[in-house]
Amino acid sequence: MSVESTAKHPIPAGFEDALLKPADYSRMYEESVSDPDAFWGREGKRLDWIHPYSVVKNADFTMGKVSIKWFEDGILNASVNCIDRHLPTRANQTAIIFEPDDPNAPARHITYAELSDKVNRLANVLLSQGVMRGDRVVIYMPMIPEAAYAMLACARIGAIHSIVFAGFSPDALANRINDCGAKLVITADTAPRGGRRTALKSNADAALLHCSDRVRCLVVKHTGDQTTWIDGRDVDVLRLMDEVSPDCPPRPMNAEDPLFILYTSGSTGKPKGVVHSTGGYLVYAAMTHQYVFDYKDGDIFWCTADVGWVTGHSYIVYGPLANGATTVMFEGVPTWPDAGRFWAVCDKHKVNQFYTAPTAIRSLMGQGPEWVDKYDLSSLRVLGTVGEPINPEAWVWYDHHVGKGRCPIVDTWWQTETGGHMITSIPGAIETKPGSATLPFFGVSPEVLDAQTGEIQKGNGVEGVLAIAESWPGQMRTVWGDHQRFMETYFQQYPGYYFTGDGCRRDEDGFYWITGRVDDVINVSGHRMGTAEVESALVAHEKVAEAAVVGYPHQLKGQGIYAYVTLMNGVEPSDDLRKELEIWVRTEIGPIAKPDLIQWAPGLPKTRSGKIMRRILRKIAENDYGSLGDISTLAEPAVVDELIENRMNRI
Ligand code: 6R9
Repeated sequence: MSVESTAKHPIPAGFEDALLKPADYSRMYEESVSDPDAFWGREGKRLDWIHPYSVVKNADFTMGKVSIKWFEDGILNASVNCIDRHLPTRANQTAIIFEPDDPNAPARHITYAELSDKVNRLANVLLSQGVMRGDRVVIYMPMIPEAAYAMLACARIGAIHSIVFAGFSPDALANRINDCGAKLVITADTAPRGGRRTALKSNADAALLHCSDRVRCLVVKHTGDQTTWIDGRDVDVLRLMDEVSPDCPPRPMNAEDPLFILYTSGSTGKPKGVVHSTGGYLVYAAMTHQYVFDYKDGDIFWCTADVGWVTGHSYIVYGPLANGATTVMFEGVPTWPDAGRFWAVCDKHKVNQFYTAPTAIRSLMGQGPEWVDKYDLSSLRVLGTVGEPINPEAWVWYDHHVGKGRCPIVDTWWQTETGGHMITSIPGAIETKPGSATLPFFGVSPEVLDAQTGEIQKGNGVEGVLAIAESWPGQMRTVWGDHQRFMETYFQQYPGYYFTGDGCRRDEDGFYWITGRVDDVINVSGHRMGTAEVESALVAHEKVAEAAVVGYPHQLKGQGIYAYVTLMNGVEPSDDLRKELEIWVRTEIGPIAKPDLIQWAPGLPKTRSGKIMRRILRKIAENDYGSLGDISTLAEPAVVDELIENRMNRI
């Protein structure tokens, strides 16, 4: 059966009263692309503006003068939209349900009134530490409510937050602190996850050795574990929050003022600081959250991502809270204390919308359906996936065992750069096909381009690379401190388009199938990583002369990391050295970057100009060495035979 011929799954019964029906989708999509000013002019009103906007869209994708602005003369504050405006009607409604790592510890229900109190206090603490409008604040936190307070406190005073995933190493943290010139880091003592603890504060201590002496460190004493303490630099933030006023006037911000920076991996060099705006981003996060999850007042929404990734920004914090929702924050992992944890939490909190990654579904699928069947999942109404293509087997398992065939699955394709969902199903409005992200969201104009010529592939049943022809409000605005890099990365290769870096197929029904990255970015368990980052970590080791890293298909992670390593002259390969390199990469970048397979490579296949032929390395890593294509341009074709002979992946 070819993928194109996959039959559509009809919209399940019970979605007749969904927010959007099929006819609404067609009508609204049509207007959103033919008259974006009218469409988004109306949608922008879902936020409260201090001064309304008069201009809606102002965007130019022309290489050399790329400029993206939405609602540019509007004034608003993101924290007001996520908190204050809900207080008259929702003060006692739960804003955040915090489910701790330890299943026996009590969950916390934080009301909008309490959220307001905490965010105002934390904002006052930031002010007292000298943080001003436009200053950068790095957040390096576990999945605890204080992470959300920190984001919103920054937004309240107009500071720009940059969250660094708590699984990243001190080096990665230091690089990000330095790149954005942060004035302050907010962290916690330790982070419990899956019964183990990560020493966040001591990681921050190690990072700060490489940063300016002026960077302060605000510490949330979460577990009470002992940490080192540097008087004058380290601040007990919870204690200070008790001392300051619970009232901090929100700073009026321009719609185009940055709300946050989030670093993400690209195909080359160091991670890019993706900059998102206040107005356009928030409109887009709120709107996609409402429509794509069919979110209705009173629903309990759970996105299992970490706030360190864009998914956590848009669908744990900003989207849900802008909509006055109840959002679940989960500190733990899907498989601890057992493989039933996700479903236990869904049952316990009567979750209505559940949003997770294919890698989690695959790993739980492997544990058997009995873990799901133990729990009452009748509250679930909509299921979502994000992060990588979902294989049809996992989709069908999710649909059958978790959704019991009653819950539409929204497979949401989007990126850190896009701010919110771009190609996705909508419950009640769009039918689904297992493995397809289906159709574009409002205002999104996807085009399939020929990878070589850049020509538009018109009609259905076409394949190529995915580009977007028009701006949408959630689009990133620039790379922090490097607008040139922004233009070169996204607008140079296919002039006039935003280039996504993904390959894609549009099937006979006009449905989109994302086929994965076409650049040197790999996707490990839904986490983006540049192969260049792992390579530069490896070559930083004294025994490594050269390294080339590629992705290969991995049953659970989607893609695994395959590293070809050439050792320095005279260094003998050994299993101990392999272990040492694995630990080295973990320390340099973080646990998610640890190579799954390391192959010793006396030589790497290179062109005569010295360029590593990754295409060949990818094939060997995929155990598909029969079809290497033309290798005649190689400087030394013989190295290929050696690599094939000693390949590590023989499945
Ligand atoms: C939100 C997020 C973006 C890359 C993207 C693509 C892959 C994300 C997907 C998907 C197929 C989906 N991706 N969602 N591929 N189907 N539903 O994941 O952002 O970390 O920046 O990654 O992830 O390759 O280009 P980010």
